[in-house]
Amino acid sequence: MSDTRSGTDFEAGFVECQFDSLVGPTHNYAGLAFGNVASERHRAQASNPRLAARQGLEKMWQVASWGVPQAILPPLVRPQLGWLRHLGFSGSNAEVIRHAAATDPALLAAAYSASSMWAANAATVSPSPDTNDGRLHLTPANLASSLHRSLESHDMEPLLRAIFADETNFCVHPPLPAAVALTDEGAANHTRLAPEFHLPGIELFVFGRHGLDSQSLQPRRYPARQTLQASQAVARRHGLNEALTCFVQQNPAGIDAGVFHNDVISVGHLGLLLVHEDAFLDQPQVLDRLRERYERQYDRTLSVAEIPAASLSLADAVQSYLFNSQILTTADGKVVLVCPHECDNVLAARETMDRLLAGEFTKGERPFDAVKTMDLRQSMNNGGGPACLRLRVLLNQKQREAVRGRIWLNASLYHDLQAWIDCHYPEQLEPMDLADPELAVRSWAALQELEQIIEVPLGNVNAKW
Ligand code: SUG
Repeated sequence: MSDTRSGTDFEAGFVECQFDSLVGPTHNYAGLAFGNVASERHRAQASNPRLAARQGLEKMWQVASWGVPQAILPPLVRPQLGWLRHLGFSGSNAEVIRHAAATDPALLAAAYSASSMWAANAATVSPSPDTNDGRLHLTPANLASSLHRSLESHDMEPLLRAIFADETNFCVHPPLPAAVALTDEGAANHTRLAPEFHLPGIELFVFGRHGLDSQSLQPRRYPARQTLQASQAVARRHGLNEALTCFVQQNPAGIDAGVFHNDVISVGHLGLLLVHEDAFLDQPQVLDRLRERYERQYDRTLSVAEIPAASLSLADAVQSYLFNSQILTTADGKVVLVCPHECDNVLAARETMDRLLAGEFTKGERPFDAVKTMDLRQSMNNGGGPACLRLRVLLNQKQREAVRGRIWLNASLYHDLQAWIDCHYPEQLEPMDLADPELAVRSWAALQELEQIIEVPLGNVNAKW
């Protein structure tokens, strides 16, 4: 059986916990993410924030039901009025919103964006077995490649500091400077490979461009969001073992086909790497190097499920989000692949899934015990699948207990959150609704109540930028 089935980590106390962001009450389709084809395609359509939040919560509840520790991250307070004031809009809150709506609706949409829902972009996380001081390290992503996402780190850093406040166990770094050469998108471009969770892992950083060499290979159509220099800086800060750290360039053709993050084209879990043939530049050499390093470190074979473009084209990979699945080891040692519903609707993805399950890409060894497809359409319409919605945080028992706030999902929190969503979330939002200050008032009231439910400070809604 493959390495991915090890259940011994549950006994050793190290478990990969899933931190999903709750979708915020202002979830909308503003078409803000250039290079993300789903976001562009759904621009200006009506969204349903209530359904979006319920879909995300159902996924979390499903994961928790498998005995995988599941925590929630709250939405960030939106609209970010402090930011609009920083850009020169003034007066009462209502005046700021109306003035921004009349002047530049895209700026207002950025201030309203619920994009922190994609927790895979919240931070890069290096767990304690990998770091030289034995603490878990987190670097909130600066997300400086797009305006609406660049607002997140300002609020994400204090949020992560509140949750991971225990400095004996955790170290939260500031985001990297928001410079063109240092754009960082967090865990969406990072994965970890090790046969068992408690062993020092191979941390694989995938970058889209060299930040300091404009002559180097780059995509032509869409932006490469992660630079090599950003990835290297994160690895240095986290105190990683150089021999176990890899930096690999994403295939520029993939980015131009809509693969704006590496997690749209590959995913790793324990000793398994599920990857499309066109994920990396010089892929055969990259995979050889990875296999060799893995074998040298652990004396075991890395299981690589490499899906040929002839089975699943890049376009179908982007359409189905098959690689944006979550791979989870349940409490009873089963390995489950959690895919978006869209995988059922793209024929090539369905066929690939069947072949994967049968072990066709892994020398006959079945990499998964089960596949579960989930309806995440509201998030998918903005380019966010199951893996985008979660941040993986590998914690032992002591570290789990050190996490602050009532954020571990259990039946009581699940029901409280359901009621809270139903009470506060609109069922429809269109771009023009953002101009109505009443939406801001409702959203802030919702978040103030959430603060009481989860016992995590969410910051002053009128805080200066
Ligand atoms: O950055 N979409 C996000 C989706 C992020 C998905 N995350 C991962 N792959 N890990 C993005 O492109 C759309 C917002 C809008 O258009 O309103 C957006 O930001």
